[in-house]
Amino acid sequence: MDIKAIKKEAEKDIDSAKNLKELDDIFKKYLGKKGEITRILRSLKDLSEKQKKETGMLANKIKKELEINIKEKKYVLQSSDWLASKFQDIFDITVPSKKLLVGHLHPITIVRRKVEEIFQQMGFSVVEGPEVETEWYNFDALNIPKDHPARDAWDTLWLKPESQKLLLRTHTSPVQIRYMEKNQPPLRIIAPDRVFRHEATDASHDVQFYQLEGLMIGKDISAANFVAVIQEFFQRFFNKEIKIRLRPSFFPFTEPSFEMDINCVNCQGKGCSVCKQTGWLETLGAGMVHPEVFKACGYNPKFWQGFAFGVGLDRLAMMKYKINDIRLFYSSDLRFLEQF
Ligand code: FA5
Repeated sequence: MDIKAIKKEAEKDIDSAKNLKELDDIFKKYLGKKGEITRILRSLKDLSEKQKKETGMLANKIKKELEINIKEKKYVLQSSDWLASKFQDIFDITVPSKKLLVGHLHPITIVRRKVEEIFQQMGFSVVEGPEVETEWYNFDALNIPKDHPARDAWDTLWLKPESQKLLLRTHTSPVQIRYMEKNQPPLRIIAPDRVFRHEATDASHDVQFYQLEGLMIGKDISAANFVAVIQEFFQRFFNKEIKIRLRPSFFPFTEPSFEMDINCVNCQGKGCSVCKQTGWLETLGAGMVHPEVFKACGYNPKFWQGFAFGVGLDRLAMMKYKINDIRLFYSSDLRFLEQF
């Protein structure tokens, strides 16, 4: 066999060697005392000067290459032998590995991000405030003075010691005050954040939930601007035509105040169990910012006007995904969470 064919065959053998014993045999077959390459090198002396030089150079080159190949293969076999011997009693290294469980976003986070994206496209900035609030920001600056019956509307979790008058914020409206104190109009902000209430829970009420506060202030911002912005928001959020209606309401920090309903996204306003056969879903509270609120933030109410609104993000998520119990969001039940 010619020397190049021997090389090819040797490489094939090295490749298919399954253990160190087989590799050792291959070494002997080609490079051992009676090996095929060794035999060629020994027979050089019988060749002419010219052939001696050519064949000698080629045989030595192939010898070195095969030595390297064998050495590399030895490392590979040694390390897998080592792994197998070390762990064979503990586990079977040939079993395919388990798939890692990968987490995903919570439905409230998905909704929150979507809402932020829509409002940002309409020129609103996203701002935040603290979850532990003072009485001033949660109530007084919002025109809800101490001992005013309106405070009862927000079942408050007060923090100890009571003398400090710290509380878990009951709504995101204090974020408006904090922002207006530090910034001058015109402005457009939203504050999507967590709030807390000392309430009995049921299918649509929880003790912690998320609200989205919106605020737009300028020289001549009117309720008509509110209707335009909020209708556009709902249409983009639900990806369908949405009708809205306003009903008179009361919030100490807005005047006039209104509740806003949207036509039921489940039955398109025809009447179903979701909307209690009314065709409408109560969605948010809103109104024109009260002059007393402007004064508390250092704005002149003669120059500035605008609207504010507050909507439950959990309730938006419930409408979007047709979820019938708000408590599912906080139950950590994977059967529920894995659907998103
Ligand atoms: C407020 O909290 C006002 N700050 C909203 C507002 C802002 C009005 C700016 C005017 C101007 P209300 O208490 O109605 O309002 O709550 C607003 C929304 O939060 C409700 O429409 C509802 O979607 C949601 N919400 C209220 N209580 C709960 C609760 N316990 N669990 C889940 N969502 C709730």
